[in-house]
Amino acid sequence: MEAHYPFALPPLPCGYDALLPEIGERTLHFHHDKHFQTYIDNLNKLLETHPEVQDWPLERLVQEWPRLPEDIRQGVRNNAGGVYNHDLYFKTLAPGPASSPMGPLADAAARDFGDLEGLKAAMKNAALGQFGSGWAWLVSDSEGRLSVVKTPNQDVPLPLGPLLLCDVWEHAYYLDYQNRRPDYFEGWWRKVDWPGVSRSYDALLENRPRRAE
Ligand code: MN3
Repeated sequence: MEAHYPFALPPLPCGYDALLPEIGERTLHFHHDKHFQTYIDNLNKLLETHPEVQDWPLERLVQEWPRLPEDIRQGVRNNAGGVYNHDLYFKTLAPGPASSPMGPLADAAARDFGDLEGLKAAMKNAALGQFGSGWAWLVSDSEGRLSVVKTPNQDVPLPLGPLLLCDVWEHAYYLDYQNRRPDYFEGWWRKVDWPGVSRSYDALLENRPRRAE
């Protein structure tokens, strides 16, 4: 993802048929090429008229939108969030057989959720419990402690460190699962790229602020 304006659509990290049968080609074409593109286009349009914030990185836009000029504030909140969330959503899915957390993430999942099933239950509870559109997240605090949170619309959990997110907007699953959000969750869970998510957690631990000796 570009550091700042103008943002451009990153390619889908896998083939459009790579996540079958859990996530279909039509869903990926609409979700990535149409919905994600629209968030990019809308965000660029909003920032076009405000050169003074065109050097703000995406992570700043999604956190500091309350400081933006009033005429673009809510629009940037919605659309920068949409860009940030979808970028991570597509990057954390992978073809191939189901995988599991590795290394430090596996240890942290056992510590904070009992086991992988405990983590899955917490994510599923958040995904199904989010009323209307939004996201279920696995996040880490700056000490590496894991938790599951949900956000409405396109809001983000930052400054907590996002590791994994399940899109529970209907556009993410309606073509494949209609109104069956629980079935979509199960399919999505089988496509999570745990090796990649585990590497993100490693990087987060590497970069955590060191306590003064
Ligand atoms: Mn979506």
